[in-house]
Amino acid sequence: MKKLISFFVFAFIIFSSTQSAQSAVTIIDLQGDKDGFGVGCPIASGLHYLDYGYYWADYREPGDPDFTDYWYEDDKSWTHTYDLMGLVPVSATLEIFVAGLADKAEWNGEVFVNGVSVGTILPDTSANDLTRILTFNIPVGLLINPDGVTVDVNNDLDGYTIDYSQLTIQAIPAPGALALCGIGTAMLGWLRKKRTL
Ligand SMILES: [Ca+2]
Ligand SMILES: [Ca+2]
Ligand SMILES: [Ca+2]
Repeated sequence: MKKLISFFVFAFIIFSSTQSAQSAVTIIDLQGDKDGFGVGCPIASGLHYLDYGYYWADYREPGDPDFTDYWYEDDKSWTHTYDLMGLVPVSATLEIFVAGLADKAEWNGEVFVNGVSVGTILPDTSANDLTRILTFNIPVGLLINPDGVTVDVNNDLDGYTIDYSQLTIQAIPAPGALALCGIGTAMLGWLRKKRTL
């Protein structure tokens, strides 16, 4: 009985330390490349996409998805895929680097993930080609892998461009897996300890 109690105390200590040491894992899916729309515009808000030049030039490279590095004026949709590796997502964010989007007072935009709105793009009238980093919190209940993202521009003449879209997920092991891991580790440690006695 004493041995059994000591095992469970040991298991509890190991389980607690396993839980406290367990930090979230970051899972990232990047669609497009971070090359400043193909023209080298730094990844920051408030800069101009082009000081001068030809907006409609095709800055896409081989391998670029067709929603990036090109000047569009219609809705765009793309897909994020990822491997949760059996982990449980606890938070997620979507970051999209855009230029020239929603730049007139009467224009706006909206971003949907799997058909659910995750945020409105408010108008910014300062310049047609001003860059903006759009960040949205994604409720983990919306994650279904593959996830469909749609940028809805509420004006067909609102020219804009997208550099990249990045989905970042924080995930942790399932509680059951943690418990099993803790008990398994405890059992191994207890058996080793018993052998050395
Ligand atoms: Ca590119
Ligand atoms: Ca525009
Ligand atoms: Ca790009």
